[in-house]
Amino acid sequence: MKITEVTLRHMKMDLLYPFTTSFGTEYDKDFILVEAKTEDGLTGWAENVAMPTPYYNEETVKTNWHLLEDFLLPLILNKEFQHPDELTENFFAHIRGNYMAKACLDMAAWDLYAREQNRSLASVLGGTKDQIDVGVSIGIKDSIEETLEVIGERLAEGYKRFKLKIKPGWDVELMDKVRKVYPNIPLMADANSAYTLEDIDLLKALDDYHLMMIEQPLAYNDIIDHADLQAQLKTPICLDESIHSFEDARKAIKLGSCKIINMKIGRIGGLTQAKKIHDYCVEQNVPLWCGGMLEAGIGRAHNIALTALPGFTLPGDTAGSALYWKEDIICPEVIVENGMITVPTSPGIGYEPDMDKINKFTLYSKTYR
Ligand code: OSB
Ligand code: MG
Repeated sequence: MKITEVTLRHMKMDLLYPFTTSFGTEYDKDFILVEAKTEDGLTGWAENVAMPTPYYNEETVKTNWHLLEDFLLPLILNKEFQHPDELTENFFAHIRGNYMAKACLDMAAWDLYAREQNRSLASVLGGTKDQIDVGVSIGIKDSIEETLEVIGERLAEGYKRFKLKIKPGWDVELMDKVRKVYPNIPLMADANSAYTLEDIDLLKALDDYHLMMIEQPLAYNDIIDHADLQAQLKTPICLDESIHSFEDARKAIKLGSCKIINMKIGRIGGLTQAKKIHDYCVEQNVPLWCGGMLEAGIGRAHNIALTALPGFTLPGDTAGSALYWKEDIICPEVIVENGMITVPTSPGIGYEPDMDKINKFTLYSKTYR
C-alpha cells in the first residue's frame, strides 16, 4: 500500500458543556483531522489528540502540525508498506517522543489497512467483542450538588462507570457526599497529576470510599513515587499521563507503580503500540480500559474499535456524541444504549465521515503529496 496524499484540517468544534480538570477548562475542541488517500483510491481517517495548550502533556496542536509537515509526512508519503506496524516500528523509529503526532498517521494507516481488506478496524486489530461497556468522565463542577445531579443523569442513561475529576480542595468531601447518595456505583477519581507524596494522608483518606481506582494522582512523568504510593494505598492506581510506550508500561508494572492502565491511542503513539501494550497487560493480568481526549467521532471510532480487544476488561471513557457535540462529524453518531456501544462491522472505522460537518468546522486545511 502507498499513501500518496494527506490532507490535514485544523478543526474547531464547540463543546456543549465546558470540561474542567485539575489543569484547566476546555470550552471547545481544537484539533487536527487527518485524511489519507492511497494510490488505489482508498481513504483513511484519524484524529490527532494534541490539545492547543501543553497542560495535559507537552505536545500541542502547533507542535503536532510541525512534526507532521516537516518530519512525519515526508517519511511516509509515496512509500510502499505492507502493514501499518511499519509506520511506528520502522519509518518513525528514529523520531523521539511526539507520540500524538505519530499516532494519527498510524491510525489513518490502520483504517486504510482494514478498508483494503474490506474488514472492520476492530476485526483487523483482533477485537472479539460485539459490544463494549462505556463509562463517563465528569469534570469539576461549581458545586457538589451539581455533580450529584450529573451523576444521576448519567446513571439514568445507563453509563457503567463514573469517573470524577479531582484536585486539591475537590476530593475527599466530594467523594464523601457522592458515596452518601450513591453508595454502590462503580466510582473512580482522576487527579491529572494534581498531588505529590506530601498529600499522602489525603490520598489514604480516599481509600474509605471503595473507589475502583485513582487515576494519575502524582506527577505526569513519574513512575517512582507512584510505586511508593501504591504500596501505601488499598485503592488501585491507574496510570494515564505517565505511560507513553510499551517500555513505560513494562517498567510501571514491574515497579508496582499501578495496577491498571488507561490506554490512550494518541498518548502511546498509535494502534500498533496499543496492541503491544494490550498483549503485555493480558499476559501480566493488568486490567486495561480505553481513555478519551474529548475526541470527535472519528477519534472515538478508533477508540471503540480498540476497546473490542479482549484485554479491555473495564468500561472506557468513550461516552456518546450527545454528551459533547450539537453535531458530530460522523454518521451515525456514537450512540450509547444501556451503557454499551455496538462495535461497527462495516469496513475501516465503521462510521461515515460527514463531509458537510467536517467542512463546517474546518478553520484551515492543507494537502501534502
Ligand atoms: O485525563 O483522561 C483524562 C480529557 C482530556 C484530557 C485528559 C483527560 C480527559 C478526560 C475526558 O478524562 C475523557 C473523555 O470523555 O473523552
Ligand atoms: Mg486521565
